[in-house]
Amino acid sequence: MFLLTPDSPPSGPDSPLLPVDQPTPRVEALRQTLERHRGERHLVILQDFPDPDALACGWAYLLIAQRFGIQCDIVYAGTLSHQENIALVKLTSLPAQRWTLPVLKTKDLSAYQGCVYVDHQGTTSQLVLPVRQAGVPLVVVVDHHSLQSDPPTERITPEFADIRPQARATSTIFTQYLQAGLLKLDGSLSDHVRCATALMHGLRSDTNRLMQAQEEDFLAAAYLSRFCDTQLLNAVLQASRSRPVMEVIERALQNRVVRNNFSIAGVGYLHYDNRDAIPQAADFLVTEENVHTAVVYGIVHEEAKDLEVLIGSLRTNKLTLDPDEFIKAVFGQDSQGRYFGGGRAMAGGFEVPIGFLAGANNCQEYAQLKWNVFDSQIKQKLMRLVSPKNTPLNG
Ligand SMILES: [Mn+2]
Repeated sequence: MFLLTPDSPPSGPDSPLLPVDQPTPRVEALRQTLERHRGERHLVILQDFPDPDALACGWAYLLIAQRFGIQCDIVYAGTLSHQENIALVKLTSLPAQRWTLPVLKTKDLSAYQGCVYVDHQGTTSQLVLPVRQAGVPLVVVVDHHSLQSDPPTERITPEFADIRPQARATSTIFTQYLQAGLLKLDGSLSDHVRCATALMHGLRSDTNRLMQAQEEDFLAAAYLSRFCDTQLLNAVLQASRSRPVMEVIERALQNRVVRNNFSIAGVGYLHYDNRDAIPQAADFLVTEENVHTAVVYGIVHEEAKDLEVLIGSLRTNKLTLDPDEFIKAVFGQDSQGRYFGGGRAMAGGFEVPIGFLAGANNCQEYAQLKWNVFDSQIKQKLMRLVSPKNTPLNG
């Protein structure tokens, strides 16, 4: 296993400034891994709610692997809930498939000789466990998140891992692979142009439209700009918000409580398919004057599966606030030592299982009571850090 940690200096052997024809050790290790798996079929697993960074990188892996005669299927178990993600997949004809657990059961997993995680490390997809149980080996992991549990409950042992918690986007890492020659992009090939456009979107969306981009992200964006279809990118970005999303934003505005420059809003229940409204509401609340950090949360439910979970998002403009540290300090760990959430630069998220209290929401009184309990517990935990000396947050 090649475990490559992010310790090389900016001008070290992996500098993106190196000429295109000189493969770095990291890229060489990936090339050798793919070479060993020539002719196989791989399952590229994305997080359940794939974002543009994940979608673009799954596609980039597929195109790179193709050069080694490896056939890939890109899959995710949840839904595409952000209008920009739906637009990205539709407008670029991005080859990702939705495999819910019942769909997975109809598939012959023995057709796959390997699986791949991009933009996650196996903690955010329902597909990971059944695929592992089917005995499909983990071949490649490329990610920029720090691990969700400490110590990690289940160590992953892929043949090749490139995990760089300091990187802003996995799209930047994949663009560096392309630039180093793993796949020479060709501006006359439609799928190369569309994938480069998707990578540009992934890179932009994980860096707050390049506002938080670092030198290597700009270098990657500069390279992609040679192939990117700006008209297509513009069409993806023009996607408009759905009515349920607007309504969640409205609830967040109405319910928000501002303390010490934190804006905190519980939005009650929302349907599973609209869960992306939560980060979008947080994006909106953080734009208010005198607010540097917004936290929005709600209970996401899907009656058909009796699935219920509290989901929250944090957005911040405060440079000294580390969302990962903040969320881990606020919510702590569950009984297995897993954190309820984490983050990256400027953004974070958390998930709290509803467990025994799930369901029975057709009884309005019960549903309201349950929401009140979770709402006050989340606020209480947040208040310990936001405003330790203040009174509880009750409106
Ligand atoms: Mn990402």
